[in-house]
Amino acid sequence: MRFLLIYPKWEKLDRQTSFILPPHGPVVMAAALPPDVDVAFIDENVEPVDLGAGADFVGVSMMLTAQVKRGWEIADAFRARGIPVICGGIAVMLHAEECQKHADAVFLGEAEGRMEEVFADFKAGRLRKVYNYMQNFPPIESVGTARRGILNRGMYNYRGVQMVDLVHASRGCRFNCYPCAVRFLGGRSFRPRPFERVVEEMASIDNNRLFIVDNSLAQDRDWEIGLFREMIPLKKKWCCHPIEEDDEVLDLAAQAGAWFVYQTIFDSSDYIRNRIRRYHDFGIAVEGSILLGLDYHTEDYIKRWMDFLLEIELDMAEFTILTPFVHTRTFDDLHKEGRIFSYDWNDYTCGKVVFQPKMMTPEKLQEMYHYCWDRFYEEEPANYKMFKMLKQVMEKEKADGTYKPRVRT
Ligand code: B12
Ligand code: SF4
Repeated sequence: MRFLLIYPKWEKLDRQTSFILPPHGPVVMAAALPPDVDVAFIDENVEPVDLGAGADFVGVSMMLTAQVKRGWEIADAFRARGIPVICGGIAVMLHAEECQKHADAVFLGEAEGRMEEVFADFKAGRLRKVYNYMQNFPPIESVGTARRGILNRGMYNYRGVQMVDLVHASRGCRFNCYPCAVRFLGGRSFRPRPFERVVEEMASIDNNRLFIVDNSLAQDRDWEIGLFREMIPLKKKWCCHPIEEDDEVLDLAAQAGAWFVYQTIFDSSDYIRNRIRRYHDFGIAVEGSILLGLDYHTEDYIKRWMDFLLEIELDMAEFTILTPFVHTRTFDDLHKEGRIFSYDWNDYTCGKVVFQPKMMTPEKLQEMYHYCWDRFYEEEPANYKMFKMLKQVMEKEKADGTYKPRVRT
């Protein structure tokens, strides 16, 4: 049975350094497929989708809201040729009802242990319109090693330099931040995978550089310590979302190969200043994630904040505009207040203003977004900062003998 799995294209932030990361949801989903399914995968971000391709069954995997409209076009094209389509992934959970109009079946939830049923139904010609496993999580032990073999892996490099492979060590998040949909998606309980499964998976990846995509590693101190201890012998180099602010944890993270963290910079407090300094003290670089457009953000506030970001010497920065994604508190508030003026999901890239800000016009917020990108990278352009971060990882690799000069093809 030929199953064609497609990951639609999505628009990157316009000022962002241009490299593409391999998708993670589809390769983890592929590991949960029954053994008799012959899967082929296309990531439209790196190669064109042939809408005339042959297949018995098509899967469309979507992570971001900004992917859904393209995903629907793809699904519609295959269905028009009589090929049944199933949609799944994070954006499908968030836009479930809309997706149903473009698919024979939508899958909501995590795929592990569920694909046997879906494919048996498909073969028997009794595919259900909705497979709803939201908040009904499979045992975390059932998460297998992702099937990275289906990726066209040579495409995921930056100017010929090997970039990261993606892996996850846990699901769920015990926090509930204002603009985030993770509570709705993965639940409020932290669900760590067994260390041995994670380490086995990391060891199996033919790449020394990883992105541990977990929501936040700072969820359980003992777990973090255990994970980093187990990872030390692997000598991998990796980036991740926040790590716990604690000497022992940071030291073990550094020993385990922490390269850089994506850290949300929510204000210009001493707390943030220290947090960045402490990562740097342990040799861990920081890419700040800065969200613009909250109700107390004035033009003056953003400009002073910008100066602070330069002062604390972030290694990289990614600026985004507050975006009211469905199933977040941001959406509930802005929608209720009648402040959202675009419900065109293609605008939901986090680089476009789609709501009326409180302290400025939408045009001014858009202008401030470009101001921040331009100001932050004025003296050292993004490509140069990126090069410095890559140099840092190469130096770490040379120091422990794991450096490989050639890009995988
Ligand atoms: C990793 C990640 C990224 C990576 C993605 C790298 C990559 N190439 O995949 C990067 C860093 C690039 C990224 C970027 C952004 N992200 Co992001 N990201 C995540 C994160 C933390 C994890 C996603 C993940 O890999 N999960 C693990 C995999 C295994 O789970 P999964 O995808 O759900 O797959 C499972 C099931 O869904 C199912 N499945 C998947 N596909 C299919 C297909 C079929 C057919 C079936 C049956 C089943 C199925 O099977 C899998 C196994 O169970 C999520 C948060 C979260 N926990 O979900 C946010 C999240 C997806 N991101 C989000 C956001 C906001 C962004 C940004 C837009 C803004 C930002 N800076 O954060 C940017 C993009 C900006 C731009 N336009 O360029 C939002 C989504 C918003 C939205 N509605 O669009 C999320 C939900 C976090 C949040 N704040 O709420 N992100
Ligand atoms: S933003 Fe990160 S830490 Fe906050 S709830 Fe979402 S996943 Fe958890």
